[in-house]
Amino acid sequence: MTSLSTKSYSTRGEQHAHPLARRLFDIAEAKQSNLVLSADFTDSKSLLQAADSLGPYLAVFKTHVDLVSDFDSSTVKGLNELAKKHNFLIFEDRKLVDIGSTVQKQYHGGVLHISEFAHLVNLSILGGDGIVDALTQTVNAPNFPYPGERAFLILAEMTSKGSIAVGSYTEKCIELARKNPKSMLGFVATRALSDLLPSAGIAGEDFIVFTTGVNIASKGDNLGQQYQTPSDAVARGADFIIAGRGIYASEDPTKTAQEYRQAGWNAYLTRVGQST
Ligand code: 5BU
Repeated sequence: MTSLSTKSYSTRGEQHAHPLARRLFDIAEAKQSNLVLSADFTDSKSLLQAADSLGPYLAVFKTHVDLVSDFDSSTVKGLNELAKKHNFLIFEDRKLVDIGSTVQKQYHGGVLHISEFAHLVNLSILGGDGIVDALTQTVNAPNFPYPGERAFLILAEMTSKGSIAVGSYTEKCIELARKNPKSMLGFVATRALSDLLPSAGIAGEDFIVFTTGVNIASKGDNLGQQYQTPSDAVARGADFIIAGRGIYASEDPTKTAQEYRQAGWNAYLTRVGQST
């Protein structure tokens, strides 16, 4: 189902065919969190410190490791250790977009070693189906070292003003996800996308919606970012809410992360009809 889900995370986890989705829903239930931190730090120390101090409140830690000026194998090691310590997944917001052969090398190998630490990576289908086929092949290859532990999110919409990731582009994202449920876990989108899916969906499908641009205190920035609150995002279909500056640039990031976690969780309980 790609329409707005009113099922609990535990039910979705029990019913989901993908082991990584089951793990993600388990984490959400265990930590009572649907919060993702957008950890846009520019040095390893700050990145790892944020993962350690805010990790207890997060379901997922979202990175842009190409922002990290001293990124190396110790950053990868640190991220992996902290993901285990605090039981969160890592999502590299790399927005892979190239031809199939190139993205395979960017994802599994290369200077960023994305497959070694990122449970989830997002991609854009601007170049057509090849990227989806290529990455699906990579994670399903017999010698891939993390079977069942890696998957992708399709960038179906963007939060920035004037985004052209709309309409037939977004519909094509859904079509490709439906063809590849063993590797495409869901979407980065601002809402449930149910208007593009008037049909009931295919039996058993359950794509997960991650929503960026979440902020309690601001409506946007002066570079085109547009925000919605945690409760609005979840009410519109976000399964996981992603917040960056709203948390890490606040006066007390630990306290703010807890507030965002609570706001996201309460909105989820309301959506699934459980009391808060
Ligand atoms: P912010 O500090 O909460 O504005 O950070 C937003 C993060 O989400 C940042 O890492 C962006 O690259 C990312 N992002 C986004 O803002 N909008 C989108 O549509 C997508 C990603 Br996809």
